[in-house]
Amino acid sequence: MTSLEAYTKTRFRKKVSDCSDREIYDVLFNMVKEKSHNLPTNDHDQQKKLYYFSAEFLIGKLLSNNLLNLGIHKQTRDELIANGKDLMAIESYENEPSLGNGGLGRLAACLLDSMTKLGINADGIGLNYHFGLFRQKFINNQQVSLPDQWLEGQSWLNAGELRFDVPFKDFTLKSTLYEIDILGYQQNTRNRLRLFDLDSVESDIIKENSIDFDKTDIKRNLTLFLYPDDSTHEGRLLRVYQQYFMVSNGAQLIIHEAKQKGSNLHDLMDYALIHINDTHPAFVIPELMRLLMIEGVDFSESINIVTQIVAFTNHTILTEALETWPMSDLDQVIPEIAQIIRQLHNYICQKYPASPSTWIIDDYDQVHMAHLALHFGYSVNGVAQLHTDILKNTTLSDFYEIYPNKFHNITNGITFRRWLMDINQSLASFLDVKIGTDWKDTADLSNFLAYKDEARTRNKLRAIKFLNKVKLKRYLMEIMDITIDEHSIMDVQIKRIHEYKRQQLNALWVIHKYLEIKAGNIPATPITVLFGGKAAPAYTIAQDIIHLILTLSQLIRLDDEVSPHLKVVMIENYNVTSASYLIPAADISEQISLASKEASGTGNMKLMVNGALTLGTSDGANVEIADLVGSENIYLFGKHSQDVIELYNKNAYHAEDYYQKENIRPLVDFIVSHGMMYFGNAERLERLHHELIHKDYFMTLLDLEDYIKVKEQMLSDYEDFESWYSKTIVNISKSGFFSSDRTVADYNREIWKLNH
Ligand code: 26V
Repeated sequence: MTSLEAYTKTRFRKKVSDCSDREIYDVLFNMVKEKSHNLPTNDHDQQKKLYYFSAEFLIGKLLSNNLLNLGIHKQTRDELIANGKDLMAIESYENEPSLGNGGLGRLAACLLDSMTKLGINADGIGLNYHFGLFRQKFINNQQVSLPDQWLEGQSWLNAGELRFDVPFKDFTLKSTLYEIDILGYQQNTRNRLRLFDLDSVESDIIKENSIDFDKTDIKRNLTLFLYPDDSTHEGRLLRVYQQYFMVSNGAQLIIHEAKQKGSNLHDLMDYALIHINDTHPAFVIPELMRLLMIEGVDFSESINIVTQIVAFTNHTILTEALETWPMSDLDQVIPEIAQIIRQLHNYICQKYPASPSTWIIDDYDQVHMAHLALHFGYSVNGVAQLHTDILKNTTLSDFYEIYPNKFHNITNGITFRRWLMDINQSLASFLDVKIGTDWKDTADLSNFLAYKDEARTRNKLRAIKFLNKVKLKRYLMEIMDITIDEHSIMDVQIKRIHEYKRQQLNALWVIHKYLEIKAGNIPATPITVLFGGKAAPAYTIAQDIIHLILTLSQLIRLDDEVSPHLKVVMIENYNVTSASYLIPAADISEQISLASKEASGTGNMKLMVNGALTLGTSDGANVEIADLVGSENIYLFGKHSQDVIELYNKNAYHAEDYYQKENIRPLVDFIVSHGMMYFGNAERLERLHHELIHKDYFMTLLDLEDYIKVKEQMLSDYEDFESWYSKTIVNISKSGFFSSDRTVADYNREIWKLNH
């Protein structure tokens, strides 16, 4: 009897071949969960632990991933195939935990995977949101946001044993703890993602089929939703409740575990490190001080301890995303913490009287969370070289002057287990044949470069890409009932919808192409432009951009002259699961943010490993991709970050000047043409049109001409398959640098210095 069959026989008294996919999911889930939980934690034999605090962990589905990490993926898949079953179909029964918004949350998940792979003793600390990021539906070419019930059915959560009291101004709440086992590739140990929750949370306070709920009923709503809407004051206060609840539990957990291992708290730095993923967990600084002072440590020693324990990653330079809180809000929710922050502010004012720009509380009585982390953490890092340079020279230059040694660059990475081995098994197996299997351990794909000019290798890559396009076609048929042409070139832009990421630039290119086809210039190969991404419900312009894309998509679909050659698809509810189908099928990776604005990007890395070529600006990690592959293997366009920064400083960009140009104006005006107005919503289209001409804060029109030129070059180069797939081979073989194992090794060498 085979291994899986032993389980199906016990559980359902059936052979594998007689079980439904649902039953097999059930058996596999229980088997993997048990095997994982039986592994010893890294904590067993390592004194010091890293606690990775993050408001988001976008872990995605876990079944295949855990099978891979346990080393039984291939064996299981083969057994299923022998019984006429398909693992991907079986995994469709798993709900995806969408406990994150985008890049920051997904990075946290990749880093946990790699920490465990490298045997580092590290737990993730976060919140167990009952509803993850909203589910996105399109109705009338607009985004509608629905609740995401990820906790229904089986979940990977285990009940933890610890409970802590968290004191707010008017009441104290007792937490409960859930834990998800995190496995490392071929490691026989585990770490944990520890998610705090409240027993009293109630989903019946949600207004029917919406993401709206009573924001004031903290006992019942605290962990109900990921990042509730912060467009209202109650919504913002709820975020303070959430953040403090997370860090107070985390800090109490740290003290509890350190004491159990024999710490007297004066030596806490020998037992714990805290890494904060952006500033959302930065209240851990005053909270840990508060707890240490209760235990008898004095104020200045508590500063000393905390400053040796906390390290901080910055993920953005957008001013609107750099967190500040009015002190009055903190007085209302967590007055003791507010008091400690005032003391820390006074301490900094005395220490650095000549640098008021670095003080904790500003003239408007707002606390700057990043300033707290910079003064009272021992390390700050950016997430790509360009981003770190901008932090040092511009955004945080006053801090860089005081603390040059605190600054590090740690370029982001992605786990190859999920983003290559799991989602693109055909490519992974082909790499095994060509360069052996060591890459699975080392992520070193450099030997693949030797095949750059080999016709058979290029043809095989082309065949794999085609197979992945067919898989994507089937998936889109299933989830959205739409059909795409598997013979078309797949042009993919998948990421949150934000003006700085410039989906509107891509949409303007679509308009250009539509008009070209109308004028009789038919592309050699049909083009499918795929968009995926959610927009914050309160972010009007982002909603307008979605509306533009969906309306364009409809207009083109219904135009018989154009539709055979150009198709625009916006994937509904883009998430980790749909990314797993889109990425292996992509030919063109759109990374077109305004230079200086995208801290790193990680989708760019996932697409590169899967053999797409980058069409991008010199921004974030695109710069490092270009350095690795050379200018002939990447399509860069647009103004450089220094020029952009200068335009901002001198207030010298005026969209109107570009709008006047004869090849730009018709494209922009098309947004409000009769055809668009016929299918679309006039208010949304007119607002976006007006925005592009009169404001265009992220300089779309500045780069439009160059974008069109370079994208056309790229499409024409695609027709030469030999040279296209040579470029693909170069990209794949240079992508090892973007393994998150390298990222974690860098963190450990430069910042954590844990020897294990
Ligand atoms: C800010 C806010 C403010 C309003 C409420 C919701 C919310 C949620 C998250 C954030 C911070 C976003 C920061 C972020 O996700 N940055 C991304 O981090 C990636 C991983 O380092 C990086 O690749 C992306 O370039 C960067 O945009």
